[in-house]
Amino acid sequence: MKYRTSNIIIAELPRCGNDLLNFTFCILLFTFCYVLPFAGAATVNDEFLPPIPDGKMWKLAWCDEFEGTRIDRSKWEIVGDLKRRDGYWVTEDSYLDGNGRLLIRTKKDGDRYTSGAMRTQEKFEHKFGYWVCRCKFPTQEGHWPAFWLFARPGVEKVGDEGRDGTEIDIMEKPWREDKITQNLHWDGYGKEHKSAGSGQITIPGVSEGFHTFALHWTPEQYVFYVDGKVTWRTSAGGVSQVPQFIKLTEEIGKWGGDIKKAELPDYFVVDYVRVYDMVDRDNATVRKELIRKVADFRPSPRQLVWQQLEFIGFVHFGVNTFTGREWGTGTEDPKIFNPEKLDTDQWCRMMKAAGMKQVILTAKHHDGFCLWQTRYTAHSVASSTWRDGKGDVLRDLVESCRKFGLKVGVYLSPADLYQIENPDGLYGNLSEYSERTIPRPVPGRPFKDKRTFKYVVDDYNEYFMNQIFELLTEYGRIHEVWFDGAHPKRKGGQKYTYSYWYELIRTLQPGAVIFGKGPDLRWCGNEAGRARAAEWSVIPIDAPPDKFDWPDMTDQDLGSLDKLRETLDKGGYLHWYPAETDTSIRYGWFWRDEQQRVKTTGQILDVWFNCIGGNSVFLLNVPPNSDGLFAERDCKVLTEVGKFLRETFKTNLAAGAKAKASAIQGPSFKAANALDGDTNTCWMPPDWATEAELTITLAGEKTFNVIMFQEQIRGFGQRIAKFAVDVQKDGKWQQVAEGRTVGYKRICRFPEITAEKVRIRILDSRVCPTIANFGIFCAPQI
Ligand code: FUL
Repeated sequence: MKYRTSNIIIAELPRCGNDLLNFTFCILLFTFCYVLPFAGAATVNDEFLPPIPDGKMWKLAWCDEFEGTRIDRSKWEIVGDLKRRDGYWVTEDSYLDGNGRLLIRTKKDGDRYTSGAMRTQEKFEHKFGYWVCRCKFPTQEGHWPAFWLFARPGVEKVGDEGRDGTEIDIMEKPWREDKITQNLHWDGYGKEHKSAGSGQITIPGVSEGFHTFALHWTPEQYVFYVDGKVTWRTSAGGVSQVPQFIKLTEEIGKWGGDIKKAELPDYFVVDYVRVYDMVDRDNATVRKELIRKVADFRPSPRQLVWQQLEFIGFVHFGVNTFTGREWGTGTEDPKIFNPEKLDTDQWCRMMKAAGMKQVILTAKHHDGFCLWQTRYTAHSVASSTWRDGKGDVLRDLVESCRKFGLKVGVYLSPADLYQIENPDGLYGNLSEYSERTIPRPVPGRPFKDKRTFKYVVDDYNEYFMNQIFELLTEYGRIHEVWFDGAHPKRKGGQKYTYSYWYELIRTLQPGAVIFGKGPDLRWCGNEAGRARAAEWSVIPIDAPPDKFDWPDMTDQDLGSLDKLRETLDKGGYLHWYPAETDTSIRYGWFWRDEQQRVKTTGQILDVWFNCIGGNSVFLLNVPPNSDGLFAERDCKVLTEVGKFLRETFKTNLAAGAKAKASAIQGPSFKAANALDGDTNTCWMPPDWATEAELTITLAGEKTFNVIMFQEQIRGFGQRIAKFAVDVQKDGKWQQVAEGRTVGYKRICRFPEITAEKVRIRILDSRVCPTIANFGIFCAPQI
């Protein structure tokens, strides 16, 4: 991206060529100086900036990108009608091409050779920093393109070893071959003259195309760069401590080859000149940079689809349902699994009634018993008495889900006690890692999906991936794969080839999110269904996402700026990693008996509001009983929950309301966007308006006790860090709620109130807040 600045003029100063044998006279430039404002400087994209010490940063001090059709006279003086070498500098030979480039032309004008030159004397003079020019050389012989710095009038002074001014030739190229020189001249251009040079540096390819030539000038030394590589480093004759100006020139003469042979015109083309200063990174800058970086993170499309599900169901079912255990042993006899009245339609009807959008089944829990007709172990429904070993719980569930419009997820436990405990078990059997084909063919059980994959894995990982293949190719679309981090037992140092699992999942079900021990969804950190007061979706991780091992994250503070900075300072990374919050409707993940306590409707609703209204997805477990049915008490709660939610959200009392904001970031981000029902549009104040207000005037007085609002996370990430909600009562504002993060959704509940005006006060946000959606509701009594 190019960056445009203003101003420049020019003037003249004596200067001598760097040709050490051949001193000639140079020209005086007069300029006046202009240092452009820093605003926007960060948007310049340099191909290269030198390394920088801790606590410092590069800040653009001046540049010309040569946009437009006229040379900016507030930045440059165009040197004109002066004899130079065998030709003349004339003003009309320096011009812009209208495509972002400066052309310095060399031509034959009658008997005269002419060329262009420009300088920033008195317009931009500066000391130290990083000076860079991107340019392309003339193609013919006889040219001498150059990028110089001069001091005014320091180069002429004798006796201070160049500290009072040096002619710094960042680049000179009087040859068609791939050679350049870099030189310093000081103590005048007469008999006292001194100089030092890099000699001729050969840089393959430098005669063709664009290249960058740069000088990092510090108080102690000059470091010269070509295309980001150091070519010469010197403090010869001392280092200039006075401001210098820029000169871009093209000369023509016999030392650059035989000009008679040259076909003219020819051009020295300059893409940009930029000057950067090394400045201290003050705390405010560091903070802003961090905030920018964080606010750049967005949910992936699959994460966004998942987030919008809001309320999803979990079904813990298996041998434990028949033993009353929470964790099985792996030694259960599969025959005990016999849910005679199994009715997945009933599960789905109930889940749908509660308002859920997806169901995740424990296809295999830690005990290793598989609820589907797997080819890879007999420890499954195939060995049970249920439906004479012909049943397939996942198949039934998938069909019911389709009927009821629910999405499907699978829980597949990496921990596997059956594979640990049985003598032929594959878990931790110390097998070799070797190339295996996934899925392993099984006689008489062909796959419809004929794809195969090769992975170097051991027996258990092969087993696990064979099962992933079955689950993700034989049951239609799967939307979530749930990897539990829990392990009742381990054996043989068994490792999991997680990255292969993820790769296989991405290939087979690209829309599926991976939960837990995986890159898409984070476990909220407790089993009580408690989302944090500040549930941030951008989380620091200490390795790149493809190398990270996704441990359980249970700290209260995961995503504050301090936390993020702590990790980044140690070389860490950031990741969009939203929380899924799980709990069970019963005290226990599996159905045990009818003495087992079932949570009340109020308890479940509290979790619902806290979790969905707290930037999380709510995963509620409802364990079927040993008949294969949701028990009556569970069904009653689910029905009541659904009824309450439907009644609460059936009427948005903000319909017909008007919104007004303290500020907007242009017409595309007007306040009314928060009320248009489209979560892709949003209200947004200008950047760095970290405090802002949105006031909603309802279409008349309304009675309500719930307020919901959402950020536009798809386009702008998660930003709000602190807010309060007020309502206007008898002309006076009264606070009814406050909170920290918003993210995908925030829902605030408070005692019923009647009012016409509601105000969201954003008290802190990253960059600036967004509000994509806003609603007001009146929830019934529970
Ligand atoms: C835990 C497991 O150990 C529990 O049995 C249950 O499946 C729960 C959802 O995750 O880590």
